[in-house]
Amino acid sequence: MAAVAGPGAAAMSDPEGIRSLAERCGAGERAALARAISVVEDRRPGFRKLLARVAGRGRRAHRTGITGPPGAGKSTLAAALAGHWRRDGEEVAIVAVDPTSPRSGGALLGDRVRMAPLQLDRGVFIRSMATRGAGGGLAEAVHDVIDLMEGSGFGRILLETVGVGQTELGVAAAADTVVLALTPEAGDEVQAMKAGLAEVADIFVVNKADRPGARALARQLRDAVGLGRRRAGHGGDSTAPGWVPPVLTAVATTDEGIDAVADAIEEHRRSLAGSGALEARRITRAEARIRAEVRAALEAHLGRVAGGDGFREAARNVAGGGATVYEAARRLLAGGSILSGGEDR
Ligand SMILES: Nc1nc2c(ncn2[C@@H]2O[C@H](COP(=O)(O)OP(=O)(O)OP(=O)(O)O)[C@@H](O)[C@H]2O)c(=O)[nH]1
Ligand SMILES: [Mg+2]
Repeated sequence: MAAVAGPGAAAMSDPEGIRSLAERCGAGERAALARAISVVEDRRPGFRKLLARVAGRGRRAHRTGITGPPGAGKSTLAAALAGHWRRDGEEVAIVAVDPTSPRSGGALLGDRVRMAPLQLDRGVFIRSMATRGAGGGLAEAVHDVIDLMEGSGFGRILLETVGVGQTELGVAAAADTVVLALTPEAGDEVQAMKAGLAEVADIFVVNKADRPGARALARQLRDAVGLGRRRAGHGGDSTAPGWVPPVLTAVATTDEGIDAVADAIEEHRRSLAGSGALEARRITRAEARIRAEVRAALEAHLGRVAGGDGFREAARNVAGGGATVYEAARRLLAGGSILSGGEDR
């Protein structure tokens, strides 16, 4: 566990502190949610209890992932979509994940400007996450943060992640609907990705359609989508059956085409829910997270029972004829409970 400085850190480890923080989140207190996210992000003591109290309460949120190459307009699109949903009276939480850039005071620098108008709106909550030193596991933390947002009453969650390669897929897996944002300059990338495209995205948005080449890219994408679907056959159990990823064009800076993007997201959501694929996605997601947590617990256990000189000492004993390899291994395995280490596992 990383050392935690700052006010409130000690209070967070006591159950009362966690309980009241959870209650305040549930009551829609934004400052409490911001604090809860920090507790979870930093894996501070009590974070699992906090999640147990906040996550899974209230109605389920729809999770939209926006991914795409750097500078494609993901943040601008996210802001435009948030604006759209706000006009419908929905509350929107945005989490921007950037595995590469350092952050400053909770917001990625550029997004301060991009999302400035939204910052004043109580119905919008924005959080940036970047790779931290301790803990690693950014993808796990992203899932947890989204759960907190959902448990705090947000019906719409937008997850922005950079990239179109393998790196971002772990985080994109946190979404129910994946929007892939590309720009007219992306022609070469599309050539390179081609058949894999249909599996990554549920909806394509050719953003910056005010620039030349947008229509040509959209055409190219529609071809690639068709090709990918023929190769992949008819999606897995977590794809809405019969869903053909639409290719839309937009100018996120002027809201042009944003209504159509929002409509497509809604249609995809309905299609997922209607076919049972939404539940399948949730189950797949939960299983991956449980496996990761169990694996982490096993590794931590191994570190406790056999950390330091544990293996060495057992080996000396075996070498000296004091035990067989099997007896030594069993002794190490039996040394304490797997559940004994984490304060609140
Ligand atoms: N011309 C034009 N510019 C756009 C459009 N959408 C976004 N931009 C601009 O493109 C730049 C990048 O936009 P962002 O929304 O920050 O892109 P991003 O994909 O979030 O970028 P990263 O998070 O850094 O990867 C900004 O200067 C935007 O104003 C558009 O539709 N047309
Ligand atoms: Mg961005």
